[in-house]
Amino acid sequence: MTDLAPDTSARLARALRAQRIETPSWAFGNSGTRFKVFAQPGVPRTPFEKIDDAATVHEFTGVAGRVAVHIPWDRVDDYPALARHATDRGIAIGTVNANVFQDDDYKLGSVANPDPGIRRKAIEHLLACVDVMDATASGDLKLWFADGTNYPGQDHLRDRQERLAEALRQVHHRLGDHQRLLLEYKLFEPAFYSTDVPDWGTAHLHCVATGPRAKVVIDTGHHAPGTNIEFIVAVLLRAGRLGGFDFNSRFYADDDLMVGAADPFQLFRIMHEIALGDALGPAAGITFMLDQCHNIEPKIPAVIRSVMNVQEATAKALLVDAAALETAQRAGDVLAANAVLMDAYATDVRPLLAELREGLGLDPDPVGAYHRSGHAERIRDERVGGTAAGWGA
Ligand code: PSV
Ligand code: MN
Repeated sequence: MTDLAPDTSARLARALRAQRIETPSWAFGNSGTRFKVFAQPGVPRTPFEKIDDAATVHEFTGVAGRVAVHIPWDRVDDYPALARHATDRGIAIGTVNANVFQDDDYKLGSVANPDPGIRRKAIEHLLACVDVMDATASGDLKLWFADGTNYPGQDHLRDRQERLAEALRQVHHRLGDHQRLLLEYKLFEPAFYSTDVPDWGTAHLHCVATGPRAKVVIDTGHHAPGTNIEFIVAVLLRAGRLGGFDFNSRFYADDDLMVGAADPFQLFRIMHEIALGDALGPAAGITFMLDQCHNIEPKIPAVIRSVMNVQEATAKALLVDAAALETAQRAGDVLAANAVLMDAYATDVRPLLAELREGLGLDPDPVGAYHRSGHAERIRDERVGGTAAGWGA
């Protein structure tokens, strides 16, 4: 039992039960670094099997009812059939992630490429992704561009911005009323001198110029070390332009490790801004997605653990005593204000989450339950032959 006041408990339970965390299809495939991909047994061979794995995560957590797909990694002949497969397994297709970074044509960029023919090809792909959204009832198109340059003078920086703006305009124009475009920024990599969408400010400028359904997505691994990400959350929320997150952890660059593993306090601070902005529920339109690669750890339990990490950070954020915080802030009481946050962060919310899961008919220990279920052994025995899915395939 938890020793929270009953009304606090009830408020948290309501919010945490309603929370939705989206998993990425590519987290279930083999992945690695440019040095080595370590293959794991039981990895999905098809987009359908990736959806099965996402459904398994949902089965053990109860809050991961959407899976993001990446096109062409999840290309199938029949997208409505893929969506039906998801529904049959108790989940739905979430964000459609476009991929204009893996063709040889894109060496000098995609939508910002100096060659108009290559720009057209990239825009056609983005429009085809909206067709996939239509066919799968997906509401979000996520755009991350690897575009940029490696050397000073390589291309005209302002012209590249114009080309990018034109592509975004065309894609936004194609969206239905219920569909959104989420623009993801990243500081560097693969471009090393200039990146066309390197930061939230550039992404925000483009979204404002593009239209009302264009929003910024924050990938937590896409900043310079030491960046105050929760400040970005606050600013974008205030501007009504925060569309979602790609959650993961980093120690050095875009490490794509499990969210909440490297810096759980940062995740708490981000979720605190979300809670303060009343932006946790579906009405706020924030997509809470994972964007991770599990190179050395088993994938399904790693995704389950990641979902739990987001839940724990959220529960702690919801525990912040907003009234006490406001009083301390208005009084200029620096120490008291900070103590309000630290008290919430120091609370062990695991018993509360265990109770919540039991109330939903779930095992209170999702990772343990997964290991006990024999599922890992089953997929290892069943998924023999074929080509294991991998990041980039
Ligand atoms: C780019 O680094 C990124 O974060 C984008 O979201 C891609 O779509 C994703 O990684 C692929 O893992
Ligand atoms: Mn990402």
